[in-house]
Amino acid sequence: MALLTPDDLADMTNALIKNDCLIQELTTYSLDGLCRKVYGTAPGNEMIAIVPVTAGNGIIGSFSESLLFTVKHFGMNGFITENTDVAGYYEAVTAGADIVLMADDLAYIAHNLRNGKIAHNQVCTGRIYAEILCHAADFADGDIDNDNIDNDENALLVIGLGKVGTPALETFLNEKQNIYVFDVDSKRVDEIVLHYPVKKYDPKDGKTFSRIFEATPCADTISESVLRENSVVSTPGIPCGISGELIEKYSVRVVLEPLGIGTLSMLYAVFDFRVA
Ligand code: NAI
Ligand code: 2YC
Ligand code: MG
Repeated sequence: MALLTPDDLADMTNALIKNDCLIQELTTYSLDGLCRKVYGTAPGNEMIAIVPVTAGNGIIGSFSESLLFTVKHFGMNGFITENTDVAGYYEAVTAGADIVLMADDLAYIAHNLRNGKIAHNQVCTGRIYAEILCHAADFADGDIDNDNIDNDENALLVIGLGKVGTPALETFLNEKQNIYVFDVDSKRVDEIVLHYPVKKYDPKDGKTFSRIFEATPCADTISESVLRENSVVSTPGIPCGISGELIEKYSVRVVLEPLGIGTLSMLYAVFDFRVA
C-alpha cells in the first residue's frame, strides 16, 4: 500500500482546517457535523490513545502527532503512548483509553474498547470523501435532483477502484447516485461493472462531470476533458490527481487532505450511536 511520507504530512494541520471550511461551504455541514450525520454517532468524552507502531517501514515522522492534532482540533481527549507496539498498546489500555488508534503498513485502525466497534482507514476514508460529494450535490450544481438517477447531467465520476475507491463507490450507490467508473486496470473495471449498477466511463464519449471522486496513487488522473466550470473534486488520492493549472482554469473546488479527514471518519465509525 502507498505509505505516507513526512513530506505528505508537512502541511496537514493547515490542510485539515482549510478543507473543513471548504466542506462547510460545499455541504453546509462542518466535517464533524457531516460525520455525525452519516454515522449517527457522536463523541462522548472518550479517551483516545495513539500507539506508534514500528512494524514494516516503521514509524512515519509526524504520523502520530498528526492524529493527535486531529483528535484535539475536534475537541476530543487524546494522547500518544510513550511506548510503541505491544508495550504501547498495554500502556494505552492500562491508562484507561476508550479508543485506540494505530497503524502498521497494511492497516490503520480505530478500535473502541468499550463497544467493540472497529474501523479501517481505507473504508472510512472512501466513505467520508464520497459523502462530501453526495452532500455537495445540492450546492455544487444548484438544482440537482438526485431522484432522476439516470439523468447523466447529475452523473458522478469515480476514478480508482481500489481499497478506498470501492467503499466510496458503495457509499455513492447507497446514496442512489448515478455513477461512471474508470480505472487503468480494465479487468478491475469489468469486475466492478459486472458487480455493481454503474457505467464504464469511456473517454471517447466526451462526457463531463460536476462531481468527481479520485483515489489513485497517481498525479494528473483527472483530465481537462471530464471537467466542467466549478466542478467539485473529492480526492483522498496522494499525490493530487488534478493539476493546479486545471483547478485554476475551471475554478475547481478540491477536497484533499492526507490523514485527518479519514481519521475523523474512523472515530465517528466507532463512537456510540446518539439520538439526533
Ligand atoms: P489501491 O492500490 O487499493 O487502489 C488504487 C487504484 O487506482 C487501483 O485500482 C489502480 O489500478 C488505480 N490506478 C492507479 N493509477 C491509476 C491511474 N493513473 N488512473 C486511474 N486509475 C489508476 O490504493 P488505495 O488503498 O485505494 O489508495 C488510493 C490512494 O489513496 C493512495 O494514494 C493512498 O495513499 C491514498 N490514501 C489517502 C488517504 C487520505 O486520508 N488522504 C487514506 C488512505 C489512502
Ligand atoms: O508511525 C507509525 O506508527 C507508522 N507505523 C504508521 C504507518 C502508516 C502506514 N499507512 C499509510 O501511510 C497509509 C495512510 C494513507 C493512512 C493509511 N495508510
Ligand atoms: Mg484524509
